[in-house]
Amino acid sequence: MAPSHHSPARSRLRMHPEVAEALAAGAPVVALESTIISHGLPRPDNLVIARQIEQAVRGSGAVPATIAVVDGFVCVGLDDDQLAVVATSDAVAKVSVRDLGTVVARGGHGATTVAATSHVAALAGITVFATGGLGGVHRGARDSWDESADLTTLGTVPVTVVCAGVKSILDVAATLERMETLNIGLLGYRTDRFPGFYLTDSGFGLEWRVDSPDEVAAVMAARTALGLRSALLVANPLPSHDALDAELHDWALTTGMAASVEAGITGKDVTPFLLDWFHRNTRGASLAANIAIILNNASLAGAIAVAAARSVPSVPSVPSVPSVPGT
Ligand code: PSU
Ligand code: MN
Repeated sequence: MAPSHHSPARSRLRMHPEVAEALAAGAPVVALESTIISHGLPRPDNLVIARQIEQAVRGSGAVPATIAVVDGFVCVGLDDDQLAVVATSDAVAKVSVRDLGTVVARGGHGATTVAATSHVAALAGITVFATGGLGGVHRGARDSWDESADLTTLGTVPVTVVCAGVKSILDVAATLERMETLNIGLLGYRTDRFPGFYLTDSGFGLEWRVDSPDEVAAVMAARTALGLRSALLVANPLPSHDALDAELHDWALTTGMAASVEAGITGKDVTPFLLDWFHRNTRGASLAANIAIILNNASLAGAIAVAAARSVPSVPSVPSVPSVPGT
């Protein structure tokens, strides 16, 4: 139970023994976020789904590490009681990177977003992470300035994130441009099209395609060897037979955005509001798609972690990257 690290920053981390052992042995581990459990999926299904996500990672031969703040400790790997707190307690805040310190200092509970989960995963030494869809630039961002901290964080955290693209409620074109600016690596998994979360294809193409977990592991090893500190996204599309009907999707989005304006929803509440709108207004279709997305991504992330753990880096790693003169 005792954390294997003793630096002050890490004393707020509680590593689950199974996760700590796997990391110490160089065995494959996959980080999982918790906001999708607390704020992205309806109760009571969310607790059942949270367990299924962990099972999907195990099914691929890796150890799941769901990340959340419980009683002021940043837990890396949750036991079933902790998972139940995240899924059912009303005292669980949606925690992005900027909220982490406050929730920890107050001894509270928090469910970590993609941004916060990535930060903690990297701190714990976990290199592969699975989620559903990333946050990004919201439609109307030119006026609202609403851009998820997922993007800026992934620009500086060296983690490989398996996702079904970005949430389809976003301005996908603007989000792709921001990813390029932020040096976020982007690979299509068995596709040349950027996935659209609930939809198989967002309507945008991709520059780089990979077809196996080994190929992803090779890119990861090369990035590490080159001292790159930004995230690598592996965009894994939902098979078209699991995708939401495009017309139903567009109808739910149009009505949901109007309802969010009507209700005065802003800031961090926008994404949970829209996801909930979809779940309540598509007769379960968006929920089924969301579950398929996260389970697919968890199992692919497990396979990538397995490939990364057994791959001997083919590129010799440099001990440190020389800094640019004058900085
Ligand atoms: N993907 C899902 N469901 C979710 C989310 C992602 O399938 O609930 C969450 C993630 O935690 C992501 C967050 O980081 O939504 C983005 O919120 P915002 O747009 O407020 O940054
Ligand atoms: Mn936002």
